[in-house]
Amino acid sequence: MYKTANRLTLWNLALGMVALFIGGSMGPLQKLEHVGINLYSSLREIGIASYYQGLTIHGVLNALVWTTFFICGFLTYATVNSLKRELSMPRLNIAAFIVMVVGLVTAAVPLLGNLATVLYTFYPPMRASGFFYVGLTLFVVGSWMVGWGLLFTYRDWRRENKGEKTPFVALASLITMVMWQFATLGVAAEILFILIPFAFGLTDAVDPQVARTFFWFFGHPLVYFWLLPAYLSWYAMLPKQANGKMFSESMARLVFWLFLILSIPVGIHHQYTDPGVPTGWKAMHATLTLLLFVPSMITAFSVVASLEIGGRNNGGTGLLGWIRKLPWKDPSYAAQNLAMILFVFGGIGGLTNASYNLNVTVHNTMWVPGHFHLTVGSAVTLSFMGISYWLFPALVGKPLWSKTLGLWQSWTWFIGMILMSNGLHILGLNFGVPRRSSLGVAEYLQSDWQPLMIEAMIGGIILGVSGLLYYINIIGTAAQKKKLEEPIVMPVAEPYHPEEIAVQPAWLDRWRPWIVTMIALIVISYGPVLFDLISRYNPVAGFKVW
Ligand code: HAS
Ligand code: CU
Repeated sequence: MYKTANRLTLWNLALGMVALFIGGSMGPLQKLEHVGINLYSSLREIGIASYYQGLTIHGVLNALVWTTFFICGFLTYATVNSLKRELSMPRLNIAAFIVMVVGLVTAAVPLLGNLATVLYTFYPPMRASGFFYVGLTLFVVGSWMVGWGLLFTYRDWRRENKGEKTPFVALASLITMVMWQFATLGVAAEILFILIPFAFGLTDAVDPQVARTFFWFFGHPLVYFWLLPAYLSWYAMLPKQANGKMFSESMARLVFWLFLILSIPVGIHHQYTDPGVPTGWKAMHATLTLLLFVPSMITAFSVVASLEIGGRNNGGTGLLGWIRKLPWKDPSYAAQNLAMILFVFGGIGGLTNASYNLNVTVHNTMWVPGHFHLTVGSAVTLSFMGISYWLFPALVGKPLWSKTLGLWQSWTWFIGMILMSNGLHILGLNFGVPRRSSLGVAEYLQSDWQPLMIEAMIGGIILGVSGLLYYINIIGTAAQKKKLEEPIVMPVAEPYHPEEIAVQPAWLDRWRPWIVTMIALIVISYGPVLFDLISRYNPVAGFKVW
């Protein structure tokens, strides 16, 4: 069934996994460097010149490449299986994949050649090789094309199914892709108008403030582009895996629409300490960020309710007895539930970051990597691993090689992440330890940082081991001779109250009001501030710091 979509999904997953393998393997090295064990010097022979090059590879490959490939694959699979319709324009989706690969290779060459050691946020006036930016552009354009392919498929489904409600899984996938199309306009503007002319010598100076503002226009919704596919799985798939139902289908739809309108106009919460952005705009973005907290709180309550239905169906009783009856022995389930638990703490940290006055204490400290390893490193990556425990077998037609190994992997990730993020959070909050610094040789290093650095390092090593277990299982799955007895179908939970579908308000399945609101919010929250910054364009010379 759906041969092209399946193949594309498999290829996207495979490339994402390769990226995560290379990017992820830098992680433990960073943690070791912080306790004074510098393995980078021995890595010179394989071309890793410094801590900073390693950190750039880590950020770009994990945060940008692994996530984007996985999401493009997963959402293609989800849309096609939810609409029960093969891709309308298979060639467009195949071309999209090729463009992404060409972009990846174009960016990877300078990255590995130490010509683009600018970290994953590539803030100017640091100047990377122009090919790094060209590669990233192609990569993003490829991901746009994936979205177009899905939207054309939806258009054709709509024509054939007039008056029918869009199935939730397809709707959630498409909203995520549409949000991405708008979000990436920020980074497209930054790269095309500012960074590429600058990198190729057409201009010799650049305004870092304007560039950063365009970057975070994209950078914040980027984190929801990562999160929403995990939410899609938690809402619709995980309850099915737990023998539950969707507690409220309408609420799930509303949450995705809220993310569409609120993901972009909050980016300045990454720039509270930037001197060039007027305070009023920071306050406005802070307020909208707190509003954006609402759909995640709705998610916490309604997903847990959906799982509770499953736990009770499995015979669980009492206030909390149902938790033990959840399918903890299924690695796909366990990984995602553990990811959710870590996300509770990631979310609390996010709320702290978003509070304008508290942000000053934690900004640019180790607290921030502590926060984002619980979010993108756990809520997202551990969920994606969990999804891959059913999706990868479904695609290769072979059962998961070892459930036990999958469970070990999920729990070691959970424990490693608790240790690492606990250490990082305290280091940042209590001691103001800077993030993104090669600390092994720092003269200001203090002895009372050490116990927490060691805790974080142990966490990092456990995570490295967990990563290896993951790859052993994936390779074992692909390499074995055993075949699936029955094909795996995409798990989709039924609504708990089927009658709610009939009375669902029409605006929960209409694009126009939401798109109009989204554009209006973007114009209000970014129009004046960008106009102001651009009219005061203040370029400074670029440099190479590595
Ligand atoms: Fe963040 C910085 C604010 C969520 C990623 N964030 C970052 C950076 C990254 C990142 C990568 O306001 C660093 C960027 C850089 O390099 O500089 N973040 C937030 C807020 C949220 C948030 C308000 N972040 C995320 C997610 C990410 C992510 C999601 C990736 C996927 N973040 C910030 C701010 C900064 C920031 C500032 C700038 C800091 C600075 O100064 O540089 C919210 O969306 C969080 C809402 C989440 C919740 C949790 C809901 C919980 C759920 C699970 C329920 C499960 C249960 C368990 C109860 C409210 C849904 C059930 C158990 C059973 C047994 C059944
Ligand atoms: Cu953000």
